[in-house]
Amino acid sequence: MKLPEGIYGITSRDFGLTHIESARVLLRAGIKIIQYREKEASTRRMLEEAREIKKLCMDHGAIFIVNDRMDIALAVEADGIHIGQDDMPLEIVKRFFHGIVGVSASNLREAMEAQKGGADYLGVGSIYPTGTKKDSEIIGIDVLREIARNVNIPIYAIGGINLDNLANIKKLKIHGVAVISAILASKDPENMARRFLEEWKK
Ligand code: TZP
Ligand code: MG
Repeated sequence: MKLPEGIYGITSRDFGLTHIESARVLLRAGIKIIQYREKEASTRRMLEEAREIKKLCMDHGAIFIVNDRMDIALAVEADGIHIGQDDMPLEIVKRFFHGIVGVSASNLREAMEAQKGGADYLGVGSIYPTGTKKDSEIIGIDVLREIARNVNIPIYAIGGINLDNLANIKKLKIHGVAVISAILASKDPENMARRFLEEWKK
């Protein structure tokens, strides 16, 4: 399954929409890869939401990724799972999950290790300060550039990305950017998602 270039959408319930509503908005705008990212709900609830978002993704020909939770990804037969450095290790995930596996990296060592371990793509960040993930280290564009020069799997940059800094990131010729608040906290998220897609194509 080919990973789409450009905008990687992530659902959130921090900005007024539900996960399902955010997925709908992102898909309607034309985003072709969606991650369900929920850290606190019950497993049952996550299962139900993931199932629903997977359906929506299928209807829109988009890839569906589950964040953190291999059990949920397996249960709903998601296209992919995204794991961070404190989640289930890549080696174990790959033993059980046979779809797309994305890994978060915030330095070159983590990026190289993930590539060597068979990750299909990297989420690299946080590039800029963000209120969305409070514990996230800010690595800046230089570390992103260093990683981009040294790995050959697709990279999605993440963290504090907005329409003003998107052009800087595009210059690095990476695969795409993952965006939460700049889209979902805007007044018209669907329109904002469209603007991101357009800016990426320019
Ligand atoms: N991982 C690194 S930064 C981040 C995640 C999940 C949050 C990105 O959210 P935003 O609102 O696009 O800065
Ligand atoms: Mg995680």
